[in-house]
Amino acid sequence: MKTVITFGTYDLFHIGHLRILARAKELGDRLVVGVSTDELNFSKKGINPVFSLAERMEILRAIACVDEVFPEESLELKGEYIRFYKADVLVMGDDWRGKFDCYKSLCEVVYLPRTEGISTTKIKNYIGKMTSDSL
Ligand code: C2G
Repeated sequence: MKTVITFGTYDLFHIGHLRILARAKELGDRLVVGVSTDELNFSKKGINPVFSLAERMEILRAIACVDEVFPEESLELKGEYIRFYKADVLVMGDDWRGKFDCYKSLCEVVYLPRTEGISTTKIKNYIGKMTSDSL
């Protein structure tokens, strides 16, 4: 049984999120996903996610390739999470390339290419623009 672990906020869940999860699952048998808490997200990005942690976790649990979901409380706890879930592979999008190489002593670390042209920020900007155009 090969376990893959990955982390993210997954706010306004979109096709880029789905594709990286599907590709992560292909690297093993069990996919465990750490979802940034609202507090962690605020400390990383200075804004709260649109959807709460409970909602984001509920969406992830319903994704067919996801086997287990847990709250990611801190970026610094990755080593603990890798050990706790006995992860063999850590997968991150290549926007994080190099940032988690320190975990190579615990498991394999793989950075997968992001899906081009889509992001939570783009969706927010697009909806914001459509809304202001129609005012
Ligand atoms: N992603 C992707 N393609 C996109 C957008 C996102 O492949 N177009 C990937 C990211 O690279 C990441 C995952 O989807 O691996 C989740 O993205 P975010 O929700 O933006 O995650 P982030 O806020 O970067 O949180 O501990 C690390 C963090 O919790 C990562």
